[in-house]
Amino acid sequence: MNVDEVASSIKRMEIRGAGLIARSAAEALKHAAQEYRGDDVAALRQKLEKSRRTLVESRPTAISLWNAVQATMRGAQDAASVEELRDIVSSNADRFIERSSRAVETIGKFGAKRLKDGMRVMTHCNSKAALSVIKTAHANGLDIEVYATESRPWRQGLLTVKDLSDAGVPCTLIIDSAMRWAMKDVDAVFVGADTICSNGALINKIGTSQMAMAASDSRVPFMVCAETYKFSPRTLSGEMVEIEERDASEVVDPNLLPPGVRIRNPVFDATPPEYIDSLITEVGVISPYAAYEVIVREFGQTSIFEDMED
Ligand code: RI2
Repeated sequence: MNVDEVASSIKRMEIRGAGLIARSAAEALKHAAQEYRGDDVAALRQKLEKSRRTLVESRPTAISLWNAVQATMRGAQDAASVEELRDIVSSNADRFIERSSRAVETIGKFGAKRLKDGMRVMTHCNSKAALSVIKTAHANGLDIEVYATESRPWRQGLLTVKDLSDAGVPCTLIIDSAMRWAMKDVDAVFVGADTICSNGALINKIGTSQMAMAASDSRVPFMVCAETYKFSPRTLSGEMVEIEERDASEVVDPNLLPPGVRIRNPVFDATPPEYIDSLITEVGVISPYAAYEVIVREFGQTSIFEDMED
C-alpha cells in the first residue's frame, strides 16, 4: 500500500491499534522511498516529508505513530544521494518494525509473570500488547479467564474475544457499563496504551479511566502494557495530547434523534498515574512515575526538543 492508502486506512480504522498504525506508517515511508524513480535527493526528501505529514495527520492521539515516523526518518537529512536516503529510510523502518514486534512479545513474557493459575483478568478494547500478556500466560499453562468489554462504538471487544477464543482462552464479553459490576470477580486488569505522558498518565480507549477507577475501588491491580514508543517526548515539552473525536454517526444514526440533539464521540480518555499499578514495557515493569526517565532514555533530551517543530 502507498502512503495515501495507508493514511486513509488508518483514518477509517481499517488499520487500527496504536502499535499496528505505527508499524504500518514506517512500512509506508519505506515504500515511498523505494518507489521513487528519480535521481534528485532533495526531491525524494521533500516527498518523504510530505508523506510523513500525511501519515502523522491520519490519527491525532497515539504518539506511537509520530514516534514511528520520527524513527524512520532519523538521519534522512544527512543523506547525500537517493540511494543513501532510500537505504537509511528502509533500514530505519525495518529496525522499527522488528523492534516494535519484539517489544510486544517481551511485554507478554514480563506481564505473564504477574498472573497466577485460576485468575480472572479484565481487558478493554483490543490491545495486542495486553493480549500478548494473557496469551503468554495461557501458553505457559496457566488456567486464566478473561472478561472483555465490548468497547463502543467500534466494538473492538469482538476482536478481542475472537483472538482469545482462537488461542483457547475462556472469555466472557460484557457491555462497557458492566465493568464495575464485573470488577468484584476480577483479579487483575490489563489494558494497552495509545500514549504515556511524561507525568505517567495513560491515554487509552474511552472508558479506560472508568475501568481504572473501578479497579482502584475494588483493590484490583491495574496494569498498562505499553511499548516504549508509546511514551510521548512531546508531552515533556508541555504539549497536551489531542483526544480524537470521531464522527457522530459511529455512535448512532443522527436521523434517529430528535432535531437539535447533538452527539459527541471522544474515542480516548486520560487515566491519572495514581490509578496505575505498573507499566509493563519491553525495558521492564515500572512505576508510571518513571515515565520521565523512559522518555529521556529512549528519545534523548536533545532530540526531544529538536524534533518539536511539528
Ligand atoms: P495495541 C487502540 O486504539 C486501543 O485504545 C488500544 O488499547 C490501543 O490502541 C493500543 O493497542 P484504536 O486504534 O498497540 O482501537 O496494544 O482506537 O494493539
